Amino acid sequence: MANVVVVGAQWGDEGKGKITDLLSKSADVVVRYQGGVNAGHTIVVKDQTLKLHLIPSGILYPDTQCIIGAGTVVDPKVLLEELEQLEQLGVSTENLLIAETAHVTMPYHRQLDIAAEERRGSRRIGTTGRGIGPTYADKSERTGIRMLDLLDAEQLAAKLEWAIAQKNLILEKLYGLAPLEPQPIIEEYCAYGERLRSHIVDGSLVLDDAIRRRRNILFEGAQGTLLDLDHGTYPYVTSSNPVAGGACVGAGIGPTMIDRVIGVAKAYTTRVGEGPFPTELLDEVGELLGDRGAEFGTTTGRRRRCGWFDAVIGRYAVRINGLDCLAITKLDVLDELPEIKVCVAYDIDGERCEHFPSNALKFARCRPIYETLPGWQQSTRHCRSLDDLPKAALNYLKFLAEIMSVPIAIVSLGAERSQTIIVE
Ligand code: 2SA
Ligand code: MG
Repeated sequence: MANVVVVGAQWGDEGKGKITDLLSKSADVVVRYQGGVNAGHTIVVKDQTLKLHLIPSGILYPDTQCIIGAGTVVDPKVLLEELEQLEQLGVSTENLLIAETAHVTMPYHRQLDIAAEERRGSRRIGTTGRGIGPTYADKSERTGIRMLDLLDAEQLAAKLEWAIAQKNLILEKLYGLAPLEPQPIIEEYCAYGERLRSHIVDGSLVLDDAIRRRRNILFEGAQGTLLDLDHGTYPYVTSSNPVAGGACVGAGIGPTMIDRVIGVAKAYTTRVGEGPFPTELLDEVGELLGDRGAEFGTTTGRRRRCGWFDAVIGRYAVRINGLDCLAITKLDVLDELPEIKVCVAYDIDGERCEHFPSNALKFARCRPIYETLPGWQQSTRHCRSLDDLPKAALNYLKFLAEIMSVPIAIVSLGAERSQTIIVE
């Protein structure tokens, strides 16, 4: 196992949850390194369905340490709800640690996120409305509140009084919204600090100790490569760095400590929120993918846009993340299709382009150039090895691996743990 980063190779929702769950079994430590409560995965504990946004699913293993790293943004209210849900189910949460330097999403961040989206009108990003962008903006502007601030009532009061006064100017003058009363917020967030105190630590130091003791560490990316603030489809991105490089910054370790990077991609493509999507299908095939794939967001319940697999994006994910291998998920969703298309290049203003254009204006003009492969039109859900797969399904996987120059190490054919092929 060693130290592994799992990243989304598309626009998020690639099924990273299932892959990290598989890998968590052999991990001693699981680390979230970016994002906040805009992420979401569904887990089943004792026949109960749980939706977690911040806490890694590794928490279900009693000996696995879970760390919410410095690069994340923490909404303490949501975090406490998750902790309570787990405790009610008898899951110990002692192993959950939160980096003291992680930034805190405050109520005004959510308000500003929603107000800014409304104001953008047709130029809206389609955010999750969870305050992510405004929290990271305050971090960059150096006016953010960090987890450690919640532990010092005096410090928190001073910082929040100033911050709320600034935000009130924006809320009132720019958006015509009611100003916030600082005192109740100060009290509420101080109380959160007290309840979380035993979990708040120096995240980098804990990881360094784990590395020295040769523990296996799993770095769990949220969202996906194309949603990366620096390398994604800006401005239709999130405000953090989901790419593998983000793991070093967001966890507080050096790049030499990472042994392997696994990308996760669906056998087709989905995207939630606005922004260009060259292989999007607005026809009955797109609908079929959405229905068979149950493509609804875990956090907001929004229907995901669906389209064919985009190998140009796949190659880009291989490059930006330095992927060692890919996990392909939801192959079974394609089971009924008579033929399957793969985007192998783009047509940009009449010119063939093999590479993802970093220029967003160009990306918006990309037309997919497809190769069509035969479908298999039989169920793959029972397959447990490559040999079990219909020939056309195997050929589809081989085609993807070849065109992106990356080995496929895992194939997933359903939500169950058993519905997985580990390629030897
Ligand atoms: P934000 O809220 O500022 O991060 O939104 C900016 C863009 O990033 C997209 N985004 C996501 N896309 C897919 N999945 C995400 N997580 C949730 C999930 C989404 C949900 O796991 O299902 O439940 O709706 C996620 N988080 C952010 C977002 O759509 C914007 O395009
Ligand atoms: Mg998700």
